[in-house]
Formats: sequence, C-alpha cells, structure tokens
Amino acid sequence: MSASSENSPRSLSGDDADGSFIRRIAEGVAARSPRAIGRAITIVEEGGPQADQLLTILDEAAPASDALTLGITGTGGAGKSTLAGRLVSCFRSAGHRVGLIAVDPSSPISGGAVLGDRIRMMRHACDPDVVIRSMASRGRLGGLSAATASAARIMKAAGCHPVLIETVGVGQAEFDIVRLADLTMLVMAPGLGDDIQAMKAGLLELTDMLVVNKGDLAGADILMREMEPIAHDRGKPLLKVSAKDGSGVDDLVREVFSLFRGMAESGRLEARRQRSSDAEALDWALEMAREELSQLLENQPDELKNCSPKKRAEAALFLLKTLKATM
Ligand SMILES: Nc1nc2c(ncn2[C@@H]2O[C@H](COP(=O)(O)OP(=O)(O)O)[C@@H](O)[C@H]2O)c(=O)[nH]1
Ligand SMILES: [Mg+2]
Repeated sequence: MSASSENSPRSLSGDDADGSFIRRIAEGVAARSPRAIGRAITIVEEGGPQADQLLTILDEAAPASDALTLGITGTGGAGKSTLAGRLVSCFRSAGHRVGLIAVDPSSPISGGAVLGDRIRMMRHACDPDVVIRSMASRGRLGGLSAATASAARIMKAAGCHPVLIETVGVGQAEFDIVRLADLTMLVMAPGLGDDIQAMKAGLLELTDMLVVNKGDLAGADILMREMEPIAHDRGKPLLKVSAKDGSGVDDLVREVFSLFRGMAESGRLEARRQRSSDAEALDWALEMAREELSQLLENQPDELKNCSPKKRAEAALFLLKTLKATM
C-alpha cells in the first residue's frame, strides 16, 4: 500500500469512485499496518458512505470474530487507565495482540484525560502488537457508541484479541459502550465515595465482574467487605487488585478468560452479541429517522407549525410513512 494514497485527503473527499482507496485500507488493516488501522478508524469516526463500504469489506473478509471485547468502566480516578495498562502487559506476555480504545465522552479529542491516558500508555507505544486509540465525542452520525463499535471491529479485523474499551463517567454514553462489550468490569477504589453512585446508576447490574483496585491502600479491604454481599447476591465475581504494583492482575486475567469461555460455551455470548447488534441498529435507525423528521418538521406548512408539538410530530411521522410507502 502506498503511504501517499493512504494519507491523501483528496481520497477521502469522494475522489474514490471505484472504491480502490477503501479496498487498500481494508487490505492494510488485515495486514496489520498501523497506518491503515489508524486511517480506517478515522474513516469510521467520520461516518458516511466510505465508512459503510469499509465495514462491509471487513465483514466480508472476516465475518464473525471470536475476539473478546472487554469493557472497563467505573468512576474517574478508580485506576481504570492504570489497570488497562497492566492488563495490556498481561495479555502481551501471554502472546496476545491487544487493542485498547479509550473513550472519553466529555472531552474534545485533545482533552486532558485522554492525553493523560495516552502518556500512561507510552510504554506500549512502540509495541506493534498493541493498537491504541482515543475516541472523544463529536457530533457524529450513529453516536459515540457506533463509532466505538466500528473501531473495535477494525481492531479485531487487524488481529487484536482482546480489544479493551475504557470508558469515563457514568452517563448514557457509558451504558451504550458497556452494552457493546462482550464482558465488562466495574472498577472501584477506596476513598472515592463515587462508587455507590455508579452502582445506583445501574452499572452494577450491567457489568459482569467487580474489581476493587488500589488493593495496596488500607481502605481496600473495607471496600471488599462492603462489596462481598453485593457481589454474592448477584453471582458476580469480585476481585481485589492493585494496578500500581500489579498484584491480583494475573488472577483477574484468568477470571476474564474463564468468564468469556463460559459465556461462549453456554450460548450467552451469542445472545449478548445479538442484543448488542439490535441495540446498535436501533441507534442507527433513530439517528436516521431524526434527520429525516427534522427536515420534515422544518418544512411543515405554517398552519401546521401553529399546532401542538405532538400534533406536528404525528403529521411529520405520517408524512414520512406515506413518502416511504410511495417510494
Ligand atoms: N495506590 C494506588 N494508586 C493507583 C492504583 N491504580 C491507579 N492509581 C492512581 O490513581 C490515579 C487515577 O488513576 P487512573 O488510572 O488515571 O484512573 P482512571 O480515571 O480510572 O482512568 C492515578 O494517580 C494513579 O496513579 C493502585 O492500584 N494503587
Ligand atoms: Mg482513565
């Protein structure tokens, strides 16, 4: 693949009538070229027909992937990034090629948190078998979760197993991203006090394993004791680790793979992936409908514009259905 064509902005602005540029990017992804992987993720972030084309080629080349996507969620400061770094090292020692997506719904692409995380991951930066990408929210079609799902798909096509997705905060974006992972851990730490809030917000129910980080701190055992009955009642594994000194992380990795195997063997993995695909499709459908409906609402005749918002919505929806039926 020629570097000049990969980098050419012109190729991305519709100057790819025969689709050869996108095909070369897809080949580069399969050949694990870091440059092609980076370019591919940018294309899916930007959305549009080239993104669709790329994802279609990748799906055709390597349909269902057995690779694990592992979500890492929890309050800011719990040590998710530090733990992700440790996990990457563990997976690498075991011979895995690893992808890591750091999602920050709140900050722009060059924002502090993401930048900090990137610096923390620097020790993996020279390893060709670690693929790292930060994602920030920008107004994009399909939303952050769709872009993240597509980035994970690209990393899998580039031979990453597992793909780690680290998220920040407990907002809606968090739930969407947790939903697209095969397996998610909720990371907690003593002294933050926000963990209860994360649990109340429902992350406890949505995640598959509970991790008390900062096991090297005195408060960790107290937090473990608080969490034990909660984990027991829900049948979820509870582990204590220290991302700082690495203790417990090997056990955590073993638990992750054991849970993943169990899910695959019992059929729960397939069911979950189907649910996640349904939810992603719904996101897309809503996004597309929103665009069409907002145009219809804008162009409503004046006499309708004076009606109640609900009536206007019904009229727009009716018009949309009628238009589709006659197409
Ligand atoms: N004592 C201790 N500090 C930790 C541990 N893991 C992370 N930290 C520190 O906690 C702070 C937040 O870590 P970070 O990984 O950025 O958390 P994130 O916001 O959840 O990604 C940093 O200062 C880390 O050095 C740990 O296991 N023990
Ligand atoms: Mg972080």
